[in-house]
Amino acid sequence: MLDRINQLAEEIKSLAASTAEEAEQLRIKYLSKKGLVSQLFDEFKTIPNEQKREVGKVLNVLKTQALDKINELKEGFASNGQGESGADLTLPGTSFELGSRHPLSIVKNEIVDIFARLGFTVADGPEIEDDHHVFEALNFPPEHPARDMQDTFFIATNPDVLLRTHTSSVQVRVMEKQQPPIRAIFPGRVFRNEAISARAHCIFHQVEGLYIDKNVSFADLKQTLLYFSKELFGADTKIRLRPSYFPFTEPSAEMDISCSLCGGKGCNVCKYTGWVEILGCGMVDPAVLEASGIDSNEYTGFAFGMGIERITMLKYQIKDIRLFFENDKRFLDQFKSAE
Ligand code: 2U9
Repeated sequence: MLDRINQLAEEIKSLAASTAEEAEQLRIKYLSKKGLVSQLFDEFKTIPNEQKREVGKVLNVLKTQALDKINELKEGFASNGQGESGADLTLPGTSFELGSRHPLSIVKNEIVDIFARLGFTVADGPEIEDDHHVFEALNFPPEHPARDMQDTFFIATNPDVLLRTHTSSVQVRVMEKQQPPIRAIFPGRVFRNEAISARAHCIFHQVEGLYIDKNVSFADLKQTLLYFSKELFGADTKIRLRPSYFPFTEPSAEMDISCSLCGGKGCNVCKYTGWVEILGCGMVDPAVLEASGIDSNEYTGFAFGMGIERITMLKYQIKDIRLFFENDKRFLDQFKSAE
């Protein structure tokens, strides 16, 4: 037996491996439960007692030599950058991609931040609404076309359960609960029964704003919107107001900004007019204040509303509104550094 132990010791001394996997195979061959060294230990139990002292000593030395040799081989690979499985640990790890904010969220957050600097808080409310908060309290006459199934999504057959067509319903809820001063903006998703095209979608997002206090004037509205436009589109931005009509404001206006692309010189974005419409606004109609329990002799207010898709399309020159809702990664990845 001593001969075979010495023979195995010589064999182990000259072991070599070129990968961590090969070193592991050698460990299994010599040191696992059924390995060659373990087999000698089994055989050791059967030899005469008077030989056990001498053979046992040599056998233990063999086992230590085998362990040292295999460890030495494995360590060689670890310091070569190879782990136990043979993987090269010096290679860069597998990177996982971080997502990015949706362009509509980026622009909405920017709008919220600008108005926050003017003291506006943020409020939200339900997307499923009733006729009172979406139309009645906002001065829509009973036969107004917006109340038609052609324009508004009704839930089931109940004409009093519908998807809000604007976030103005949230303003009504705030006014019903709280007396002025009220100074808040209302970002949210709205729904209109419209044919989907490059310019229109049946779901879109708005930010509306409301400021009600004593002596709030049209000049306050104009100055607030000028500050907002300069912050969002750049310090050189000019605004102009054109008369318009909404059931909930009187007087009402639509606001254009000087074209942020050509600076007013004329291009295909502004259709060579130098101006682009970005929002609607006006003084809150006294009837709207009264409908929600606010004394129109004591208080006045201004309001405005804008579509976030429209502003985002203008800011980033996006030509098709449907891109916002398709979640195409090639589109979304372009906004990774936009925040
Ligand atoms: C209350 C009183 C007044 C909100 C307003 C507009 C003008 C407006 C449109 C812009 C593009 C909607 O997204 S859009 O289609 N909005 O033109 N919105 S004034 O006026 C209010 C709201 C609530 C109680």
